[in-house]
Amino acid sequence: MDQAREFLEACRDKHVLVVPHTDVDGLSSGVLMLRALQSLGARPTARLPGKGEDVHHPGFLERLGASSTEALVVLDMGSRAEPLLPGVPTLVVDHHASEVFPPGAQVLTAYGHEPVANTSLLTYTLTSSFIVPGPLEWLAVLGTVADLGADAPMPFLRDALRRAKRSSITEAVALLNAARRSSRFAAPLAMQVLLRAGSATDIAEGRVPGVDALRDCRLEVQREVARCAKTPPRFAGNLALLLFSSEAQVHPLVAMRWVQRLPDHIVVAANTGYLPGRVNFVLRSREPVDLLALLRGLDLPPMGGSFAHGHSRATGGSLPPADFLRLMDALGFRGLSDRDLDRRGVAPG
Ligand SMILES: [Mn+2]
Repeated sequence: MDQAREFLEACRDKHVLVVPHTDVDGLSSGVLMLRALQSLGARPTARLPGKGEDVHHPGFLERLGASSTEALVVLDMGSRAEPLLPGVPTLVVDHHASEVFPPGAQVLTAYGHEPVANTSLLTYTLTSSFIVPGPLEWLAVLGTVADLGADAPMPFLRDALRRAKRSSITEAVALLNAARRSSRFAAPLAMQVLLRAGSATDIAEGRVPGVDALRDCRLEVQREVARCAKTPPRFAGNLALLLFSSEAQVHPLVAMRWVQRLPDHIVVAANTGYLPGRVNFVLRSREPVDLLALLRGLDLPPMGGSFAHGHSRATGGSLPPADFLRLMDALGFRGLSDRDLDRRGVAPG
């Protein structure tokens, strides 16, 4: 923590790129970090990964590298042992399970420290000596509730949740989360709304511009989840495959619904419409099955795309259709063809 504070103090007068994950925990961490760097006299700019990208995505790294920056702060993005911007001083703040980190980066992680604090809480603690903390506490609450729930065992949460108004926090989390799930991928709008708001109630009650569009995103996502969850499952042993096409990021939500309906099954929810040339999928199960071990234990040739990241209870990937078919075959779903993976966008089919 002390070294991370020194890193931020050394950013004074410098141009700093702040790169948060696009979920609520990431975005609220991003706003806290921007405020802290501004009050330290740095010149921070937020940069969000695009639809289907993370910080290690080559296209995103290329865009980051194109702007001459003197420091990089990466928030809530998980960690891999791959370089980010070589030669640029980098701070990673995170809580995802990882033993490996980008070479040369300084890392502040809550992983391994029970109860594991989410990134916005960690960032709030990190930056509290550089900001007037009270008025920004709701941002720490927002990320905590989004990632860990309103009953998370974090000592600060009960009182802070009362101060921020529990119902406003829940509503704001739902609206902000819908942004990145929408087919428009409105995460930048969610970030703008967070920057304009002075409280969760500002967002919940639509007192700042942009909330109307977030409500549209939520309606779209609800509609798409309802449509895609009507897909009839295919079965292979204790696995159930839901195969559908939506430009919205509904596959995790569809999987959650089907896990309730099929509590004894491992549910694979696969979306052929999320990204061109890709099948994005998640695995979920109500039983304590190590899903990561299941995927990694298959005898598969090297796969294009990303695959089997995440953790034992929630994993998935993003694969070219041919590789996805190989994976399904290995899991026991025989006879699927290219045509089953047609991209049909949001149109029902
Ligand atoms: Mn998080």
